[in-house]
Amino acid sequence: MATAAARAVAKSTLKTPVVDIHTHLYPPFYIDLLKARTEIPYVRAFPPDNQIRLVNRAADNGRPMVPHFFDVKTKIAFMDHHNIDISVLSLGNPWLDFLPSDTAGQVAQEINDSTNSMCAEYPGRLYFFAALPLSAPPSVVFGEIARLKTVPYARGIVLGTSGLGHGLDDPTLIPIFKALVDASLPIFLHPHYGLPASVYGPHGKEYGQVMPLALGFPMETTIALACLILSGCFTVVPDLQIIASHSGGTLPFLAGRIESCIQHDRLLDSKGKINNPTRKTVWDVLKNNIYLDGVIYDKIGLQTATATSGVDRIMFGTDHPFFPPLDGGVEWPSMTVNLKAAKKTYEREEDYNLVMGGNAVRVLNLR
Ligand code: 5CU
Ligand code: ZN
Repeated sequence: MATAAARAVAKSTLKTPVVDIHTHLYPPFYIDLLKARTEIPYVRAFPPDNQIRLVNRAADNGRPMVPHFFDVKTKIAFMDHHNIDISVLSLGNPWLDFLPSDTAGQVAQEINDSTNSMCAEYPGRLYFFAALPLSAPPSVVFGEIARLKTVPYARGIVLGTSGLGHGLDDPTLIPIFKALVDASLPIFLHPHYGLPASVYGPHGKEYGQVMPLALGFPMETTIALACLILSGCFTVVPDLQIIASHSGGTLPFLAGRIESCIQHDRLLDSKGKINNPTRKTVWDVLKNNIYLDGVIYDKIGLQTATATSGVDRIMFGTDHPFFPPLDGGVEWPSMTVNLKAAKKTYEREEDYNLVMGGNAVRVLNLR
């Protein structure tokens, strides 16, 4: 059931806009940075036709850097074609994770300012999750968080699972999480690193990118969220808000098992008592700290996500410009399949409207 606050927004809005909260844009200046690299991740021309492609993983010949990746007009055309009113853009992976410490701060500012300018060209249609210069000294990271409060279209930050290079249960991240809460900037959590190729077995490579994308990405997100839960981060930073990609990986499905394992592992509090009473359970975290996007491509996954977090914590997304039409057509399955899943899952109009946009409008203040 939707909370009273969610219902109030749903009722007060004449037509709830359709909002896509999982949609990437790579500013051209950022693509140039990837072109300068010789190691993965990089952007380079591939024979025989010198097509420019983004390569994010080993054993992958990448994705063609068509205008959908970098051109804001193409993004708007995609939105118009699929009746998306508002998009909350994020820089796609690998974000700024690869940058040296001394340039990350400047690059983050340029990325965030150029994305903000694109949003300003289409007032009310575009907002964005900003990139943080996580490899820079802490003062630079905190400086950018403070500056983002004055960047009109920034509505949160995009974060990978490596954090400062040591995972998301790294205690050094706690002050950054607190600063984000103070700045009212939720985290859009997204995978990039996947799992070691060895886990896919000796034949894994024969299956193209299915293993890393269908299993590696969601497991990476699940592990990152489990690390946050196990480290007690949500007790130390109780208001931390995370919007988890791909419906939280597998967290909704595995929540019961993870919670059971935590209990059986007898996590001790400082006095040696079993199950620290202040510990937030996986269920608590799912209902109070985690939003889930709807990029799960089927009713079954969406129902599970909704049952664990609540209908007021699910937000529609497409993952554009990844997963383009397979037939060279103009209907993107990442839109049509996820839309169909939402239509099948939410029989009540009120619930459907919350997921398709009402939740994003409320949580990200898209007015
Ligand atoms: O298909 C891919 O390579 C990707 C990727 O790298 N990042 C993403 O968000 N979706 C798909
Ligand atoms: Zn994505």
